[in-house]
Amino acid sequence: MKTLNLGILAHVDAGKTSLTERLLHSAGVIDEPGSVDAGNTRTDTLALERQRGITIRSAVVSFAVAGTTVNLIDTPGHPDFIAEVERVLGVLDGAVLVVSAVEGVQAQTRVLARTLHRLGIPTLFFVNKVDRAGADPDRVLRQLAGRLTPDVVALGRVDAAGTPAARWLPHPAGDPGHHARLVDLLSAHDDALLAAYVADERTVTPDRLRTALTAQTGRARVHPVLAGSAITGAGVADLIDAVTALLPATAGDADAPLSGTVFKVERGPAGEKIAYARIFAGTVRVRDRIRHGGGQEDRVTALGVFDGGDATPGDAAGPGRIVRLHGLAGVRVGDVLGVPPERPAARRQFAPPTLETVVEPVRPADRPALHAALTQLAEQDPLINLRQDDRRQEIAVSLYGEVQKEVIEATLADDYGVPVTFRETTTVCVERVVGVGAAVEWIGRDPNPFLGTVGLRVEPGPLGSGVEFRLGIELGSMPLAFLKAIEETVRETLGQGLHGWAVVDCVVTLTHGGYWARQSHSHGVFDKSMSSTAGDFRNLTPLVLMTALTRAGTRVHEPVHRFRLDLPADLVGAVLPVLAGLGAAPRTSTLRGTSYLVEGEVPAGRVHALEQRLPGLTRGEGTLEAEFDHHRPVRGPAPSRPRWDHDPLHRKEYLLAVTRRVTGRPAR
Ligand SMILES: Nc1nc2c(ncn2[C@@H]2O[C@H](COP(=O)(O)OP(=O)(O)OP(=O)(O)O)[C@@H](O)[C@H]2O)c(=O)[nH]1
Ligand SMILES: [Mg+2]
Repeated sequence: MKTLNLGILAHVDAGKTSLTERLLHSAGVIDEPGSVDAGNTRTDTLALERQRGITIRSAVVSFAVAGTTVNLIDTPGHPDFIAEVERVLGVLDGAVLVVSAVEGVQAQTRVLARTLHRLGIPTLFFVNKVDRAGADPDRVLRQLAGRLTPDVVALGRVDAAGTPAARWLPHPAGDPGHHARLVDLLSAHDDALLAAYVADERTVTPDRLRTALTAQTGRARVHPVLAGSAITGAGVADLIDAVTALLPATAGDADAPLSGTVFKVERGPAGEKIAYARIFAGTVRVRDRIRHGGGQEDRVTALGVFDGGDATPGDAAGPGRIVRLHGLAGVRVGDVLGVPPERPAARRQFAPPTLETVVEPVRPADRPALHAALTQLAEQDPLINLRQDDRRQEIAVSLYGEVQKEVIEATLADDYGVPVTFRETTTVCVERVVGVGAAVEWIGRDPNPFLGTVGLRVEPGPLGSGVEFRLGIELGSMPLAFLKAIEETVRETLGQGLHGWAVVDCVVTLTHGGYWARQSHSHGVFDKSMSSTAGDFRNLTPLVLMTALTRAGTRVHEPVHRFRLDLPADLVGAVLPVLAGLGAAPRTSTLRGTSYLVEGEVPAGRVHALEQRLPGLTRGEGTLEAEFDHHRPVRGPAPSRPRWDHDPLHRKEYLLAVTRRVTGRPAR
C-alpha cells in the first residue's frame, strides 16, 4: 500500500476544513460530512476552533482509495497561525491549494503558492465555493495564471457557477481545446514532447499527454486546476481521482534504519506527550527505543497509525506513514527520529513573529501555573518563544497577531484555568552588527575569574544568515565539550544584543581558546580551583562576546510589512493622509476600474491599527493584505528592550564591569 501525505492549504475561510470533510465523505470514511458552522468536523476538534469556526491547529485524517492511503493534513489559513503550516511543509508529498471562487487569489494564497513552489511540492489548485452567489471560476483561473504561476491548466469547467446547482464538468479526453492547451503547456517543459509534436502531432495522443501531465505535476512543474464546492460536493470525487492519479505517492524502504520528522506535539488526557511524525524510511514499532532531537532516547509505549479515518492503535508503521507516538517524553516539534531524512528538514519558510507581549495572571497566585501552562503551549508551538525574567517575575510571548493573542488568552482560561491579561503588544526588533569588534580574556589574568581563555571576533554576516559560528583555532586544541559550551553560549547570548534585541546576520569567530587540564590532588580528588570546566566557558563567553559586540556596535532594525490596499477610487484622497500618519509609505498606486490598488510598506507595529481604521475609512469596502517583508533601520532613537536576565548575578556584575572598562561608559 502506498501513502500520500497531502496538505490542504489556503487563505483563511477558503473552505479547507469543509473540503477535508467532503473528501472523507466522498471516500466513504464518514456517512455525513460535518460542518464548520455547526462545529462538528473531524479536524476542527478544539473547543475554540468550534466556537470561532476557524482552524487553529493542523490536524490529520486519512482515507484509503485505489491502493493508496491518503493522509489529509488540514491546516489553518489565518496568518497568525502560519507556523502550523510551516511545520507540516516538511512532511508533505503534495498539496491542494484551495482558492475561493468568490474572493479569488488572496494574500495568503500568494504566500503559500510561493512557498510550495520554492519547496518544489507538487500542488493542485481547487477553486472552491462555485455554488456561492458571485462565484466566477473563470476569473479565478485567470488570476491563478496571472498572479501565481503561468503553469496552470484547468482539467474541466464549471456549469451554472454561482448557483447551488453548479457542477464540475471534466474536459473529455481528446477535447480539442483542452488538448491544444495541454500540448502548449507540457511541451514547454519537455523537449521530447515538443519534438514529437513538431514531427507528427498525431503521435501526441491524449494518453501520452496524460503521462506527461502526471510526470510534470509530480515534479511541481505544472499545476492542474479543478473546481467545485465543499458544501454541495461538486467536483470532489474528481479531486480525489486527480490527487491519487497525479500526485506522487511514496513507498520507501521498510527495512532501512528509521528516519522520520516530528511535525506536531500535543498532550493527551493525562498530560502525556503525543508526537505526530512522518516516517520517511524504516519502521517504527511499539517498545522501540528511538533517538530524537539532540540525541535523547525514549521508548515508544503506544503507537497509532492513520489509515481510513483517525489514527488506530497499531504495533508498527512503515515508510510514508504518519504516526502518533506515545512515550517520547522529551520530544519537541521539529525533532528528527533516528537518522535525518534525505529530504532537507523543514527550514524556516515564513517570517518569524514580529510582535511580543507580557502575560500577567489575573490572580497573582497563579504565576507558577501560568508558567507551567505557557511552557506546555510553547512545546506545541515553539514560535511562541517564551521569555522569562526571574527577577521581575514576568513572562513574555512572541505573537503573529491579535487573533493568536486571543486564542492564547482563551486557552489559558479554558484549558488551564488561568485567566490572564496582556500588556500592550510591542514590536520585536532585531540588531544588526555594523562593524568588526574583537575581545579576549586570558586564563589566570585579572579580571578574568574563570578558568578559561576565550577570544571572539564579531562581524556582520550576509542578510538572512542568522548567527554563524566559526572556529579560528585548531579543532583539536580544546576538548569538544568546551567548544560546544562556547558555541551554545554565543548563540544564547546573542538573543539579547546591546539594546536587548536578538542579534542577527553576524559571524562570530573563536579567535583564542585555552584551558587548564584536569588537575587532581595527590589523593585523587578533582580540584576545581585548578581545572577548567564547561561552566567556566559558559560564564566567560558572554563577557567576551558582549565586549566584542560593544566594540563592533549594532544598529536596531524594525520589522516592516509590505501591504496591498484595495479601496474605492473616490476615497484615495482621504485615505492617503491616514496612511502617512501611520508611518505607511505608499510606493505605487494603480487605478483598476473603480478601485485603486495602493502598494507600499508599513511598520509591523502599525498594521493592526491600519486594519482597525480601514472599515470606517472605506465604507467597509477596502481590503488590506499585509505580510512581513524585511527589517529596516529604525529612524530616530533606537528602542531598547528591557534586559531579561536569568544569569547568575556575578556574571551580570562582571559583564557590567568589563563593558564599562571597554567603553568608558556604563553598560546598559
Ligand atoms: N457556499 C459554500 N460555502 C462554503 C464552501 N466551503 C466552505 N464554505 C463555508 O465557508 C466558511 C469557511 O469554511 P472553512 O471550511 O472553515 O474554511 P477554512 O479554509 O477551513 O478556514 P480556516 O481553517 O479558518 O482558515 C464556512 O462557513 C463554510 O460553511 C463551499 O464550497 N460553498
Ligand atoms: Mg479550517
